[in-house]
Amino acid sequence: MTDAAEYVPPKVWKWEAQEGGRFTKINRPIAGPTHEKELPVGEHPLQLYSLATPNGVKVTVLLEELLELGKTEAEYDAYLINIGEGDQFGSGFVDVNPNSKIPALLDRSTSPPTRVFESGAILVYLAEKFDAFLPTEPSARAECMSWLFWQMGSAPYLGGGFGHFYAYAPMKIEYCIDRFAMEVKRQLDVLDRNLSARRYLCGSDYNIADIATYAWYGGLVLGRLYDAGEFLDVGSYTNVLRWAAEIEERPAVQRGRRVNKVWGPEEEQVPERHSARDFEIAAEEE
Ligand SMILES: N[C@@H](CCC(=O)N[C@@H](CS)C(=O)NCC(=O)O)C(=O)O
Repeated sequence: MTDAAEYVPPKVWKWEAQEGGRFTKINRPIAGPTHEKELPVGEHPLQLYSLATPNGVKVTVLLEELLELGKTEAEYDAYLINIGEGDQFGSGFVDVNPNSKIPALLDRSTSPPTRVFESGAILVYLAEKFDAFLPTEPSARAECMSWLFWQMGSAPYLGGGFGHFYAYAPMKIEYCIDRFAMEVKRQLDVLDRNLSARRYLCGSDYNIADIATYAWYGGLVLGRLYDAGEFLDVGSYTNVLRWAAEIEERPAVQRGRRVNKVWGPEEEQVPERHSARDFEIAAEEE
């Protein structure tokens, strides 16, 4: 292994401006709001405050799938939270998610309104509310929850570990890239083995575990995350590729991926979503 500059940790860590990392301007070692800012509220019962990162896309894909099923009460207003600008530290957002991370949901159809944060909790909340994409039979439900929690526990190694050190850190540190590349490849193998005998993660039915996992690992094998497809040899996980490609074809998935998106081709971007018409407007404007 190549030599890394030697760093001796001080007795007590201190918050000093770190230079160069992609998120150093917004990262802080303390929680809570940095400024007063009310959140906008639209006309629908469900208010989503988010951004089209993999964690954000999980929720917009599920909402679009629910609408596709004809669940009209799943109509929603999706507002953009620009995490690069620090919107997640506004007082209104922190009231909905004290953890200051997208996605966050406010259900105004209940009295008082119900706040839900953590993408996995939002998926379960919506699936239960609309009785879809989450099996009710106890064994099938346990399998779905197992894969959903697997995703929630595993993705930080992919994003915060591998993605951070491979793509965002200001220097390439071989030890860190090795450690997280090893773990991410192991995770891809877990998925690949499971999908060798199953069409979807839990068997023949598509559910919230697939939605959550597709958003991260589907994006990775389809070459959208961290420009790391070749490095991780994603083409060798053929079952994951087949599963991701099938999910990607779903119209609700294609719509959900565009909501709160402010990068990539202009015609794909739908920074705010208030009705189905917003998808057409974005395409027409091009
Ligand atoms: N476990 C959380 C993670 C959410 C998360 O990490 N969101 C990121 C974007 S993908 C974020 O808001 N980052 C802003 C920040 O860390 O300040 C979930 O699944 O909802």
